Amino acid sequence: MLAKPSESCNTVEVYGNDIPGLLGEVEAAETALREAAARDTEAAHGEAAYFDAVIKADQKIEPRDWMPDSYRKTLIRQIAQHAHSEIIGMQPEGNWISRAPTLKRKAILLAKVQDEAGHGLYLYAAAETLGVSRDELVELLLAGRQKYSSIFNYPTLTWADVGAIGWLVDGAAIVNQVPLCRCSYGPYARAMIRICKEESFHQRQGFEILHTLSHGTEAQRAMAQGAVDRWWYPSLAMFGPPDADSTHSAQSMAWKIKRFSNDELRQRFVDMCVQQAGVLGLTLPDPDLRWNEERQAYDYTQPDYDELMRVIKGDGPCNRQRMAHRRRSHDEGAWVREAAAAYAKKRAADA
Ligand code: BYC
Repeated sequence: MLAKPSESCNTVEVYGNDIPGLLGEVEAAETALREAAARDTEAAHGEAAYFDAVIKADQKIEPRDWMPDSYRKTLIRQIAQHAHSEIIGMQPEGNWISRAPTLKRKAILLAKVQDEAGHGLYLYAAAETLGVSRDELVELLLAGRQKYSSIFNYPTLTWADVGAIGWLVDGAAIVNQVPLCRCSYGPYARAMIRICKEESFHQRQGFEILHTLSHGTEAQRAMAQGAVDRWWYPSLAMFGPPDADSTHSAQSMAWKIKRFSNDELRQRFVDMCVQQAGVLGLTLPDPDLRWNEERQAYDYTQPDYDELMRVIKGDGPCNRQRMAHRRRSHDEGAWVREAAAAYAKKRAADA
């Protein structure tokens, strides 16, 4: 039996004749550790090389593939923020379901708001493939530790706002999200394909509402113009801070999560809207909007990015109201979650 070194200063006395054997064991253990470390490093290099090759070849990373921790974290952040946006985004329009002008309009709006709930669910499911649970993400939102899109912190004051959300907000969402169908992470890219198809319907229904109003009475036309005036700049701000101030763009583009920068997408959106506004017979509220022959794009006034930062930090017109409503709905839905879990448990036990 070996004594601990601290119990004696005399090594020979303590270890006696076991010293050569002990040294051999230590040496063997060290060699085994070194070999294991070398194997791990080689495997990690292999995995990292595979990850890099997949990104370079424009193929998809799948949930069981090795990925850098920061890639995983970035995806969880973006997909969760996107999912929360879809769920909180139900509120401004949900506000008008009972007040939509006709039964048909109510039915269409109800279906649209339900679609947004569905988008939230696909996205939470995509995030779960990265090793987080939907419950954890919802808790982070409710604790104010994850964000949702700034746009949903603005109020819907008239029926025309529902049209402006469909045309501008869903329009901006499409411009931003179509490139995400080619995102390097498979489950997110696949979720985006279906979401984009549905967003296209949403954009058309918003355009149709505004078209009807802008070709109606003078009061209806004024209501449509008022809504476009209020939603234009917040919609431009949805694309995020300008490229120079965007924390994540460079890395996310290198990983092919984002395919275009915030400013590139914002420009595309402006160019698309100018022509559509012409068809609507409405004016975009920017006196400096004009075609730039050299750039082959429209020059336009940037949104107020200080306002964007204030809204992101929780100080927009409706932030408090949106979060209070979400927390209340979450609490009121507790019995549904409990019942669903109890039912699932019973079915598992029966099986
Ligand atoms: N609002 O480095 P950056 C919808 C944050 S749903 C709030 O450029 P990134 C719809 C950003 O998170 C619409 N926060 O970031 C639903 C970052 O903060 P953290 C939602 C914003 O990620 C219902 C910081 O600012 N769409 O369309 O490279 C009805 C620096 O920004 C915003 C998506 O989520 C903002 N607007 O680029 C109708 C699409 N902008 O996280 C319609 C997926 C920036 O470091 N997401 N921030 O604390 C994306 O494409 C990108 O995440 C963004 C931002 C372009 C939004």
